[in-house]
Amino acid sequence: MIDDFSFLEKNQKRIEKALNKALPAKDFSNITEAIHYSVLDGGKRIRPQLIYLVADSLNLNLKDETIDAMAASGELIHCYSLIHDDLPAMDNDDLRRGKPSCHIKFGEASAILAGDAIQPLALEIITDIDDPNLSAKTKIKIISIFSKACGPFGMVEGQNRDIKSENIDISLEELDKIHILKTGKLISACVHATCLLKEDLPENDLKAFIKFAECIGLAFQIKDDILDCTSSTEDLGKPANSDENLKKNTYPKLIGLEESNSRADSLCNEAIQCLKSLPYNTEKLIKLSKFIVERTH
Ligand code: GRG
Repeated sequence: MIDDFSFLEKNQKRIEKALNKALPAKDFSNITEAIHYSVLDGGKRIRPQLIYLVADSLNLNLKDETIDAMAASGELIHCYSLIHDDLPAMDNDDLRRGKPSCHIKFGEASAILAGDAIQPLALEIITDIDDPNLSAKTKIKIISIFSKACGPFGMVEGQNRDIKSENIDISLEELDKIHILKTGKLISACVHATCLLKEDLPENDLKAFIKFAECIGLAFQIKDDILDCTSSTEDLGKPANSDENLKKNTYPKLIGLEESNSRADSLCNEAIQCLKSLPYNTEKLIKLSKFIVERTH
């Protein structure tokens, strides 16, 4: 029987709507235009998918708008990081999500400002959630988790190490560390923050969800590295072989393609075992996990 992935499409429509609602009016300025351009119509929306599916499995007694706000917040932080990642001072990529990168279309200063505006917007959305079943204390915890994920001990340090390791040989352990910080922390934060919406979630269940997120976050990055050197620019919507061109350390470079694939598979299996240990319906999260390592772009 062919697996039914229609829930992914349903969530995809839901996140597009939530993002549209969360963004400032497009015609306010060139910056708001750049924000709309970079956030809407593109991307796999993996982080919102995780948020919707974890929320789904926990059967939360909250408004749909609350989950939409969480999903929009996680995706906005990601979009912010992509805009800055593409800048000349960072990876200097001209193409993102199948179209010219934000700085190519709007200029460097506008791209920096668009990214700068998106980050506080992501946190403002959480602050503004109006749901009688969500306490102010939980909202603060969620904001703290998202802030830490992108701060100096999270995504920023991952990016810093990634840039500093261009052109030099590093160990597999250091490569893991870079990606745990650069990609994994935000993915884990999306899952962790969603778990906090269930205020009586047992500690062991929270730990299993976080372990799931850590495993799938690293599997996702290994697959990203594999696709960079095996897929086309057209399929990826961003320049293929950009890692090699920037002399980046990648999993295929350090351990080879075959070993990279098998590592992604075993991390995915570990993630699925965590999900299976939980007393909730995690079927859809299991399907998303498989999609993450089997995707072709
Ligand atoms: C503090 C937010 C923040 C940023 C400053 C620029 C930077 C530091 C960090 C960059 C981190 C980064 C870009 C990580 C993501 C790497 C990655 C795997 C990107 C691709 O994600 P996908 O495949 O992209 O989910 P789509 O387009 O599908 O959303």
